[in-house]
Amino acid sequence: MAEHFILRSSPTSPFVRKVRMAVDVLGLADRVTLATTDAADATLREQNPLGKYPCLVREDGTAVYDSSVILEFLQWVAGTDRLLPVAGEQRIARLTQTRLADGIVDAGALVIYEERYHDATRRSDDWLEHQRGKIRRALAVFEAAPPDPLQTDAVSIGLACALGFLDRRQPVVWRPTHAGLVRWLDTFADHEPAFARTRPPEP
Ligand SMILES: N[C@@H](CCC(=O)N[C@@H](CS)C(=O)NCC(=O)O)C(=O)O
Repeated sequence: MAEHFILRSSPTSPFVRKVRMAVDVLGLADRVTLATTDAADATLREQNPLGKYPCLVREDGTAVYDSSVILEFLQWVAGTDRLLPVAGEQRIARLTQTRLADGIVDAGALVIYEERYHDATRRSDDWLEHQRGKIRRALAVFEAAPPDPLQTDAVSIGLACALGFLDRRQPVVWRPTHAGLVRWLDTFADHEPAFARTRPPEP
């Protein structure tokens, strides 16, 4: 019988959204059950000592994390290389692009945590600018050379989830200065229904 998986998740996490989109496009929805978690969850910390989600739990109790590793695992389970080439120059180029997209979310999360956990007197404007600079430079790279919006793979999934995260949390305002990426996201969203199906609930 085909293995079933539990996805420790949160409906608002952009990294979870990557995995949920992959599950959708790979046709694995009937083999993955979502189980909500949060960073203080003791059972999550047993499954992933980092206490981070997404975390995919297998039938034997072992866990697969982080989101990029889960995408690789899921495409192997699905018996395809649709999300990422399994070897070669293209694999390295695309892997690098996936890390660039993830880095937008990582830097954005640090901006949000700084604003959430430090009041105005303790907040470091230099630190906020340092993180926002990463986001701006990564956006400039994608604006200059976006992936094919008509191809759903690990890069386009990661970029779409990162832009969706920027729209929701606003660590930077990106739309007025990135007309090409706005068009890219519209085209991708029209082409790939999994993006709308995984949209986080309104705040
Ligand atoms: N590199 C990890 C990042 C995962 C991550 O940072 N997830 C956030 C939720 S969006 C989280 O678990 N935050 C809780 C924490 O860091 O304690 C991945 O790609 O899965």
